[in-house]
Amino acid sequence: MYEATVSAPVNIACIKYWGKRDTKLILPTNSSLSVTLDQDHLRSTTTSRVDESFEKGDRLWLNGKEETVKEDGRLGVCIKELRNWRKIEEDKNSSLPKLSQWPLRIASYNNFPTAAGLASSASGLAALVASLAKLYELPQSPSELSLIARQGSGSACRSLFGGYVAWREGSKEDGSDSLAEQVASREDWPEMRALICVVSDLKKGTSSTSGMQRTVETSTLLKERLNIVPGRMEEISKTIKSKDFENFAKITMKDSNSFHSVCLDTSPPIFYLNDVSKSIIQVIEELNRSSGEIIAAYTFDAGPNAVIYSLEKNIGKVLGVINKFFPQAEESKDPFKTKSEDLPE
Ligand code: 2P0
Repeated sequence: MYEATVSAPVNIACIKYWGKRDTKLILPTNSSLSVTLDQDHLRSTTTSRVDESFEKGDRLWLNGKEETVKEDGRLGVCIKELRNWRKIEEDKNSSLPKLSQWPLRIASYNNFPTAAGLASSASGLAALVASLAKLYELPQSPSELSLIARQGSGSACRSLFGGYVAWREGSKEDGSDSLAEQVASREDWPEMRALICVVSDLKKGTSSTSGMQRTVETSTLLKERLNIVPGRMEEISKTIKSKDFENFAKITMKDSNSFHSVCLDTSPPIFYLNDVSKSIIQVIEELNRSSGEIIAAYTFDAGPNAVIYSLEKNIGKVLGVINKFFPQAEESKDPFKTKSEDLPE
């Protein structure tokens, strides 16, 4: 039996991906940029095995529960593409064992609750692709692998890299240039911190996949957003390279607000922010105003939970105001156990 285990972290976008121009290949309507979180407690770990003696058919377990692998589904497509790449290597070198012909057994675990509203599909699909690439000893680069991870879940392509990562929308119809690449490493700006505020661990009402398609079909504001994002991608990359937190923060907050505006402009409208999320926005805006400089940036994905970016030197101050305005019950200080009813209305 051959086996490989890889873990991949969650990423949180500063410039949001929201909309597909091709739903099958998962080609986005705009480029996006994220920060990969490197904490040990926000990861998916996947083990892949092949053996000649396994019964026919690939099988997969997510957090211990078996999921069906549909051949033409997202997972099936990722497996098929990676298996094809392995087959190419086997054809080139006849001494390689024929792993591409053997059935797969894949087990994936998140070390954080899937229901916590954190991007589990990004880390999950990235870990799956990376573990198969390791099992098959593929020579492809992480950017080439991102072409496959993208077809599992768009945001997954960014979790194949650490640090600051751009997913280029690309212009080719076959998606061969819609890939992720690192803009800067974690070490290039090591003072950056991300504070995750779990406002609610309930499952979100509208899935990203269906929500973004509804936005593409019905929002006129999305067209405006698509004109603005290319400039923002350029600008935010510059702020990362020059470690300009003030402008990094301004762009991050603006883009989060722009994304939630197009959600509201969708018919029927999509509401991801709740009253606690909106209070967090106000508290951070006020913290920045009273500090006389921008020391924190909020961003929200397809749910009410906030991620606050700040530099190490200011994170204590940010935590201070968050704890003051959103006190947590002593027993729920572990954010992964926080229930929404522990927080003030
Ligand atoms: C992002 N989100 O850039 C944005 C911000 C949510 C809000 O990527 O349909 O789960 O699997 O490609 O990747 C969520 O979208 O959607 C997402 P699919 P995905 O992080």
